[in-house]
This record gives sequence, structure tokens and C-alpha cells, in this order.
Amino acid sequence: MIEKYCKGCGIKLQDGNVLDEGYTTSLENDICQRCFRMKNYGEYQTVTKSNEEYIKILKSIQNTKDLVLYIVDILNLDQDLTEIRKFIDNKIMLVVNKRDVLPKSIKEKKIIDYIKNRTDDFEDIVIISSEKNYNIDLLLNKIKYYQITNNVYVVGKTNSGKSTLINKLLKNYSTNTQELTISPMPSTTLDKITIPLNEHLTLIDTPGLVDNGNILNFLSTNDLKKVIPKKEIKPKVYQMKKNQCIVIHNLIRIDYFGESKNNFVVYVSNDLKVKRYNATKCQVLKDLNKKTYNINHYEDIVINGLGFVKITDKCQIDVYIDQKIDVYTRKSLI
Ligand SMILES: Nc1nc2c(ncn2[C@@H]2O[C@H](COP(=O)(O)OP(=O)(O)OP(=O)(O)O)[C@@H](O)[C@H]2O)c(=O)[nH]1
Ligand SMILES: [Mg+2]
Repeated sequence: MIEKYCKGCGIKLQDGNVLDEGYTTSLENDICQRCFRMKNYGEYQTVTKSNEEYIKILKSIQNTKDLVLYIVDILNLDQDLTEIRKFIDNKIMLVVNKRDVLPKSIKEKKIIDYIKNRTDDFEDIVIISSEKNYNIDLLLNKIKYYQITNNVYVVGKTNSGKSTLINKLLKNYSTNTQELTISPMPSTTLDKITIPLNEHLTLIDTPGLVDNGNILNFLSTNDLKKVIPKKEIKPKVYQMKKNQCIVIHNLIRIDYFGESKNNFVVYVSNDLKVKRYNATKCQVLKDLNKKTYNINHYEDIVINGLGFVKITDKCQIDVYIDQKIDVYTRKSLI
């Protein structure tokens, strides 16, 4: 019998066991039941994946000359910019996705320079929005320019928008009507999927690298919907005084102890409530893990998967958050 793979997520189709991955009622179908439910009913069924598969795929790319598109979420830039070089030395183009969630006023050159100051690992850097079809023409032209073989791999962390980008490229430039499954949950794509765009270009979608410290792994479906920005983020500005704190939704609390006034600008989804309290009286979220950070002039405190807070002046802050979520500081991105 011929083996058949799901056209939505790449998993091998089977009609034997409804509880196993890749189940479909009939092998005549092109997609598995999980993809069918996500596409038609928005019913999400999470799959917990290990990173072994991802690393195996990256290692297989290493043996080729194929161009790699490394997709990163603009809200989640820093930590992994050079990580990919541990696995492959192919030509890599960095594709910064979800431009639409940051304010239009932000200069893209600033973001590109910020990345270039950290690494010279990439052939090129492109800022796009797959969802809003922004800079997709530019990206395709660059792919054509840098590609060596027909195959171009699309890799990156889970949820960065790899499948959304491929769907957009298919829709814009191909007669191929295949549509990959996309979802706000991590680990939507389960295996490698080869998708011919035209006779000169074949895109290969991959399952994302699971990012264990991302806040999205720890949220209810309801909170997930609020945390993922759907529109351009409207930054919220707070002039902080000594002993004040801000609380973002029920997720994170930041206490400020500096002697003089300081500006905190919060870049998170507009659907999240941000409140300011007197830190000495307020008990909210104090049961979470506390960590103290020394902030320098113009630095961001980044909460993996949530967004960031830009802080103007040097100071010390206490952050209360679930211990499993990565929090780090960086030079201000914008
Ligand atoms: N705002 C915004 N959201 C996007 C954009 N591109 C993708 N998304 C959203 O990001 C989420 C993840 O998209 P996917 O395409 O499934 O991401 P993926 O990288 O293929 O994820 P895995 O298959 O799990 O590795 C979905 O909710 C998309 O709607 C974009 O340009 N802007
Ligand atoms: Mg995907």
C-alpha cells in the first residue's frame, strides 16, 4: 500500500487507530482528522512534541546546499538568533514575521540594524507580515536571488508563522491549491511537508522548534486569545514613581523602586489589561517567583511570548512571574 501524508500538517495518515496521530476516517482523504477539525471548526487539539524531530530535520538540511528561511516572530527576536548555526551552515535568510503587530511608526531599519549588531550569520534580513501580505513580493525576489537549488526550507520556532507564510506564497504566486494548517497553538505542523510553488521553487515546511520558556505554553485557550496580538499594539506609557508596580493581566507584575520618576512603555496585546498599584500595599501575584533585574538606560525587559516593557532610566525592578517563563533584558529594540 502507498503511504500517504496529511497535506495540512505532514503526519503519516492512518485509518487504524482514532487515538493515534494521523488518524483519518478514510485513506481517500487528504488531511488528518486533527487538521480537519482545526480548519473547519477551529477546534484545537494540542500535541506535545519533543525537539528531536526538529533537530533531525535541521541535520538533514545540513547535507544539502538548499537555502533556509529562518522565520522569527518580531515580538520574540533575540534569544535564538544564532542558535540555528549550531545545526546548519547553509545559506540562511532571516525572515522577521508579524510586522503588523508593532506600531507603523517604528523604523524597520532600526530593527535590522539591531539584528546586524548582534550577528552576521544571515545572508539577508527581511521584515514581513504573512498575514497582512506585507513585503511578500520583496521576500520572493530575495528567495530567487539567493536560492541555489529548487528547494527552500522554512524553519523556526513553533508559532512563528512558517505555514502562514507558505500559504501566502502559494496564494499569491502559485496554481497549487494546497493549504497548510495554521493555528494559534504551538506544534501545528507535525512533519516535513514538501510544497512545489512552481517548477523552479519548492518550499519545505517543517515542524517548529518547541520553545519551552514561551508563555503561550502555559495559558488557557481563553488567555491565549488575549495574549496573541491581533492588531497593531498601542504602547501604554506609565510614568512610574518609587514603590509603584504594574500588573499585566494576571500574568506578570513589575515593581519599581527607583528614587526618581521613570518611564515604562508596555508593548503587549491591546486585549490585556495593564494596571498600576502601590507596590507596598498590593498583594497581587506576589505568590509567583520573584527575580530582581538591574536595568540600564534604555533597556527592554522581554517576556517570552508576551511582549516587552521599554524602560528609560537605569533602575532596579522586581519581576513576579511563573518560573517556567523566560524573562530577559536587552538594549531597547525601538
Ligand atoms: N499578527 C500576525 N499573526 C501571524 C502572522 N503570521 C502568522 N500569524 C499567526 O501566528 C500563529 C501561528 O501561525 P502558524 O503559521 O501556524 O505558525 P507555524 O510557525 O507554522 O507553527 P508550527 O506549525 O506550530 O511550528 C497563527 O495564529 C497565525 O495566524 C503575521 O504576519 N501577523
Ligand atoms: Mg506550521
